[in-house]
Amino acid sequence: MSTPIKPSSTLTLEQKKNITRRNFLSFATLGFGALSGILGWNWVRKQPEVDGTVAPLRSMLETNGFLNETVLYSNAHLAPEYPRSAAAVEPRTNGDVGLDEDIDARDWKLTIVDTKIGKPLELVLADIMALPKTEIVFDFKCVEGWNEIQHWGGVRLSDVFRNYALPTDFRYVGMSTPDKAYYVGLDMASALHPQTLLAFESNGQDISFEQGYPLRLIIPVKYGIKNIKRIGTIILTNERPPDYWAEQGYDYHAGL
Ligand SMILES: Nc1nc2c(c(=O)[nH]1)N[C@H]1C(S)=C(S)[C@@H](COP(=O)(O)O)O[C@H]1N2
Ligand SMILES: [Mo]
Repeated sequence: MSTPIKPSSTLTLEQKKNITRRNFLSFATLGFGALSGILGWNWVRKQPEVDGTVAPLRSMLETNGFLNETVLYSNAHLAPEYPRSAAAVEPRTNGDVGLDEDIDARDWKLTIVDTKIGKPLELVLADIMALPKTEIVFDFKCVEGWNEIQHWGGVRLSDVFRNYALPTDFRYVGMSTPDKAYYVGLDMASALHPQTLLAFESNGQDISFEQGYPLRLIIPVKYGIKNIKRIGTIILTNERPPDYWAEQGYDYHAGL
């Protein structure tokens, strides 16, 4: 029992305004894209390429990145939450990169690297479980086109930062599996978002190997691809961390 449950129908006015603002920004971006398509697709097509995308489109993508880091993912935007009764009893699992072998929590640790001081912080599962537990029921969305209301429990990543006095003035937070096979990059505002959890429970039980035992990320302001399972290392950095699915062409921010 911790987070108050708030059905989507009883969102506060502030939350509704935030959602409206986010939709407006999405449509504004779409509208701009459509307009530039109508007016100048031929011109756009003939421009030089940057990182595999013609320069004007690349700069539009960069502008979206800028919006993502500054406006859209400020802590003010909350994903809608649902009553526990709405959560899937057997949550769907997807993606097993970096989860090759089963793992014993006693052989696992979380390494947190502050790239300014170099000396990593090492935490065991009990250290994380000692922080205040937070639960969330939200609509988990995969870019492949499915979504499901799920109930997760863990600790706020922002509480880990606060408790261990980790610096929040880095631009990015990178996370990878212990074998480094799966990795994600997050902007700091999303990492510190109040709904972003290091999760060790699903429906009140330990998470399964398929769900990323012993510790995975739950980040409701992002698509499933950013919700890395079985976190081994967290790095605080000003350089954009590598990202498994961004390397396959997906939007780096994968924001909702
Ligand atoms: N380590 C790891 N984390 C991962 C993935 C993966 O393949 N490996 N897949 C991602 C994708 S695409 C999704 S949709 C979610 C799925 O989480 P679930 O298995 O709990 O549904 O995990 C994400 N995290
Ligand atoms: Mo996904």
